[in-house]
Amino acid sequence: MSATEREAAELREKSRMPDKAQLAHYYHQMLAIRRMEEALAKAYALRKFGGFLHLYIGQEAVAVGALATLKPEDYVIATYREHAHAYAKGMTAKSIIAELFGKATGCSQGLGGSMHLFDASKNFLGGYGIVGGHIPLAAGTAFASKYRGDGRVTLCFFGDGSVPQGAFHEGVALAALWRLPVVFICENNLYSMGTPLYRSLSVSDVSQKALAYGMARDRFDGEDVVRVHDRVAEAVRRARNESLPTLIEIRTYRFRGHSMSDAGLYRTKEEVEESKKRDPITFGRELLVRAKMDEKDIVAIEDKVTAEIEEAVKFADESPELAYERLAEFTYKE
Ligand SMILES: Cc1ncc(C[n+]2csc(CCOP(=O)(O)OP(=O)(O)O)c2C)c(N)n1
Ligand SMILES: [Mg+2]
Repeated sequence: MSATEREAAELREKSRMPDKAQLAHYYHQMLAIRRMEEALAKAYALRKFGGFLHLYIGQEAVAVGALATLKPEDYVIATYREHAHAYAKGMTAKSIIAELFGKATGCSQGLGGSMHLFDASKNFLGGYGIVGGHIPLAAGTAFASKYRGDGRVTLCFFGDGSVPQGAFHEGVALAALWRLPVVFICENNLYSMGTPLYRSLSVSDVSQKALAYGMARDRFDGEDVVRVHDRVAEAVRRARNESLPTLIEIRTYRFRGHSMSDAGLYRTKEEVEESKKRDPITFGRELLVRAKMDEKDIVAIEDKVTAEIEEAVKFADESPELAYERLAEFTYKE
């Protein structure tokens, strides 16, 4: 690259840089999600709740950057690894943690748990445990938006393990055929449980799947929240203005196991340590330093996040469980 080219690239980089307030917002969200999940892991170890718990630690820039492109009325639908998407869609740490603790103050009154976060008022439509099963649902909400002409966009998140599933192809095929306002985001963290990508897919470039359906596609690394925002914004614009779907593959990495019971025998410690060099949160902090935010202001964000999560855990701890007599209300009708 010549000096002039480098200068031009730097200028471009600068012009796309969001202002300090936006960067601070990203950092707050990513850090709150990280601290919330660390608190959940601790509570799980203390047996405050059971069942499945899939942590998103390492992938935070994807949910935060992607959801920052949306309007409140837009829909988001995700997998069982969805605490981050729920938080970034405006659900509080209190309602998420209380839900996992099985408390009546949780978003689903404690009846759903970790894999079934849901809040219709925020247009966060779950939380699904069946791999790939929610992808046709995303085509469905996007169809509803087009039919009603309400201008809403649906963002659908799933893992690399969804891509060989029939439901993925059914959802994507219909979205392309009917030109639906939906963005499919494959969070490719290279593993589905203990199975590496090369053992489940014949191609390593997941975005190529879009070609068969004549759909727009994109593919990039997901550790930079600003990059995620800008690239997803392009697809959201295409969905909103042209009613066209996009398949995006965002390469990322989970630092923890698939769920809480994962011995991690399918990857080396070195690989995991190497991936931590691209920690989205370290990078998000670095962006604030580069934007010349004072160290004390960055620490103030960090203190605020710590207080927010501590308060949420206390709230969940002290909340009551749903009254036993009310359990049947959600199963039977008088
Ligand atoms: C239809 C179906 N098959 C198998 C499972 C068991 N299962 C749960 S998570 C998972 C791996 C999915 O991996 P991926 O889609 O890459 O998402 P990630 O966990 O990496 O976020 C599997 C096979 C399931 N929940 N649903
Ligand atoms: Mg995966």
